[in-house]
Amino acid sequence: MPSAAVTENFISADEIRARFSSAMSTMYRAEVPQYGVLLDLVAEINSAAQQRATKESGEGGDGRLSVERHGAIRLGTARELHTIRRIFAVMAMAPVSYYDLSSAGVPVHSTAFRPVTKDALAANPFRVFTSLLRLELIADASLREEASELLRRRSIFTARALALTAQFEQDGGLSDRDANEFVQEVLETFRWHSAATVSRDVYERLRNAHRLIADVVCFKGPHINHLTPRTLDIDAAQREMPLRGIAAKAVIEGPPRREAPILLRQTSFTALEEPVIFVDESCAGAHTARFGEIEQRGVALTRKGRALYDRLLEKARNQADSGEASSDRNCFEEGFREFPDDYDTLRREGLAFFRYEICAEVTSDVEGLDLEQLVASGIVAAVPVIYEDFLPVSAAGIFQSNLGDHQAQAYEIGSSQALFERALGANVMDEFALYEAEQQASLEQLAIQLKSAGRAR
Ligand code: OOG
Ligand code: NI
Repeated sequence: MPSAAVTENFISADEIRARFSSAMSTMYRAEVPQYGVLLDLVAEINSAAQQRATKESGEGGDGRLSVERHGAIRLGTARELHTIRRIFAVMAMAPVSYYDLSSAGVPVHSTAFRPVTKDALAANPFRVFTSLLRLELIADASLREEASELLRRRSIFTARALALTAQFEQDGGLSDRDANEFVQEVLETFRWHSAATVSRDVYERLRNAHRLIADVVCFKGPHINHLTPRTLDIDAAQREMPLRGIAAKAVIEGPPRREAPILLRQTSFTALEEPVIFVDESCAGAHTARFGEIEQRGVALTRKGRALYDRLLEKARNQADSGEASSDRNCFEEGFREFPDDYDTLRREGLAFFRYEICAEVTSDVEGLDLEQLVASGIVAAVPVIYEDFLPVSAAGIFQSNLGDHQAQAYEIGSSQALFERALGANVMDEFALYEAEQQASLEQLAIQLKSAGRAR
């Protein structure tokens, strides 16, 4: 155990995460100027939307909005994934959920590192969608061997980042100064390097196998490939992007626009072409990988709600494929009519998660009232629990919008959570269990408050 004297000098993991998220945003703004345009746009839209928002909507009232963002990286080896888990742990970010993207033709599987407690999320909700390349999906054996040799040879973390991570693990925290150094050192892993580690020939052969493979294998590190601010009105952002010279993706991923937003809706602008120097050339080639994205978050769904979402999504996709609907978008919106579109029904039917809070002073006798009666009488408010995770179909759509004309072909391999977790060196957490626990904790807290209010009268 660390001594008390040392512990007092540690700064919180939430604070380290906030500093890291902010440093990352500053770096990405310098690297990809369009991200800065996007941030300004989102800030304007959010401030207009916030003036309209009510507390009941659960949006905007929590103060975290202006610092809220997620990023994404793609790693090459089990070892890299294992080490990044230790690094994110310093910032209290844990792996949540397993995403298999191979069925959508993207040769990776992924998790999201994020804070998991209500307080940590409120302090700073920064998350990183982290993918691991599945080299076994390269069909050509010699190319596969070449790629894995390139990955074996690189080390994507600085010696100091590793040392500070080990120090954190040993002491249980970092001092203010060490934390700042940690942030700067870890940032190096996410930085863009225009010098490729391969010749143009190798780059092109890997790119022909899959553009994503070249992106992961041919560089010194897993450059951050996008950073995503959260907006309260993604439709407004989508309309506004082209007016500010940003080439937006054609459709918004996720559920259609609703009165009661659920899960996650996302849109992006296409990756920019960046100059790359190959080892055998003096003049620059080009690589496209880095883009910008915007997201809007709604209420988290229960397993039952998610099953309904998945079923309606599947149905809408099948109808669009068979040309039954007048347009993709219409059939999408029509298909989702079946999904109740008000918070009260979502709650009463057990489709979404809510946090229960006392909102009025308890002056009358509440004993004997059940939860429904307490909510109906306005004594207790049911506040939507915001969805903090990702959607595999949307993620695949985002990946693909940045892979140009590449025709997505599903890999036959199937998902392999066990393999992923072995590489990670830990199990991923179950997102439903996290939301469920938050709802449950609020109910327990409520019971205590009602009891003590009853006694006080
Ligand atoms: C990750 C794409 C997934 C999201 O928001 O769904 C993602 C990537 O392109 O590496 O970030
Ligand atoms: Ni993203």
